[in-house]
Amino acid sequence: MRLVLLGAPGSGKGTQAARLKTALGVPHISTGDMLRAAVAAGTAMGLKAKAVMDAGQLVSDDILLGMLEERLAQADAKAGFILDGYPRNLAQADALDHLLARLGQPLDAVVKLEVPNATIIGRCEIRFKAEGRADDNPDTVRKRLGVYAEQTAPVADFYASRGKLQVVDGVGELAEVTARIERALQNEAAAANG
Ligand code: B4P
Repeated sequence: MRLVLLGAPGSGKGTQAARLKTALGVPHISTGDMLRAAVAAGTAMGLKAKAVMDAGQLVSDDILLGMLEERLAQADAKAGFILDGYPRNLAQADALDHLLARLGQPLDAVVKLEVPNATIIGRCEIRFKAEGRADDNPDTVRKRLGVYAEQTAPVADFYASRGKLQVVDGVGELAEVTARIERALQNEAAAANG
């Protein structure tokens, strides 16, 4: 299964990917987690990325594509993946298309989690208090929601125009949202088979 999870910051992509990976038997690949690992390791790229992330903006497409290519070349990704946080703009969607075509591994499904902005701001505020992630403070979350509306929302239209997009309500208990995603994936598989 090669799945892209789309959704605004705080819509639950990372949370749901972590729940789905065992059932689907594929790794969870989060570009946000990879960037935070680079920040924690203090690499030159990590230092550059930190300032951009703390400001609620997107890290450069070149850095992200290089990172993703390296990750998809690893053995565990041969069986598939859950991609969380990528693509975040149309240039990244296009780059992913080319990369997967080159690898002969087209996407099976794209699921978008839909959550109202007010709920997202509340969730990120809770995480900000618990974990202190700089980009979760309410002002930065509002900025990130602006970047999402401007740059990432068109990515959903890109996949919808190819008949690939499944939209799922991301509000509710974690298990409830997981079950909705699993149903959407079953619908996608049934449509693909017949
Ligand atoms: P990400 O790490 O992708 O951060 P995120 O959008 O906040 O999602 P995350 O997965 O962490 O949170 P989730 O929604 O699961 O990106 C961080 C930054 O990295 C970006 O702003 C950008 O700068 C950079 N970046 C990443 N990818 C990039 C790319 N491709 N190109 C350029 N830059 C990139 O959960 C949020 C909170 O909600 C959690 O606390 C969770 O517990 C809670 N929650 C989840 N589901 C819930 C539910 N059903 N009910 C209640 N709470 C819930």
